[in-house]
Amino acid sequence: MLRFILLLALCLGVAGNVIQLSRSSFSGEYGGGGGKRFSHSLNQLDGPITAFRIRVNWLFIVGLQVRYGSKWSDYVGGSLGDLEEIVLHPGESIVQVSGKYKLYLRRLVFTTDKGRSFSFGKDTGTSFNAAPLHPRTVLRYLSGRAGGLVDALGFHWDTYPVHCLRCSLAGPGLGS
Ligand code: MMA
Repeated sequence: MLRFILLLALCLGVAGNVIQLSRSSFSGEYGGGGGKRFSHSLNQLDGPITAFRIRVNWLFIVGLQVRYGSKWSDYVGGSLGDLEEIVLHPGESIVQVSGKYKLYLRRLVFTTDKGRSFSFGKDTGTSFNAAPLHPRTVLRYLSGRAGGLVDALGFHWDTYPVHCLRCSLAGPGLGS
């Protein structure tokens, strides 16, 4: 019986495109081809994104660091300019990122599901607008290229982590 139900479900899925298990999507990569590739794919196991540090100078997004649960990622980028920090409210998530780039990243605007937005950098260059493909999914991690500056960024969207095995219990915004 179970086999029959599974087979039926599979057929319906293939025929009618009914079953969509994947909730993840990707936007990008926005920016230039310089710098060295980095990815926070493992950091997402530390929990949801809870804070950002963005370094900006008068022209560029110079560097960045992202907190997953209570653990900061490695810093990528250079050391010029000012480091700015934003901390999300418990349970708050990024649901849109827009910005500008030329050869390097120049502007970033993060929008949250609580209606807040945070902008960094200068308003010049080619525009991009990144948002998740699937409803009720949020920004889970970043990847991109960086050297003396942040050359490019890509945005990985998925469901908010409910069960978080590697998350610290004392971590902010985790609920349990
Ligand atoms: C370095 C090097 C380049 C990169 C820039 C900006 C100064 O050069 O890594 O490949 O494009 O930094 O990040």
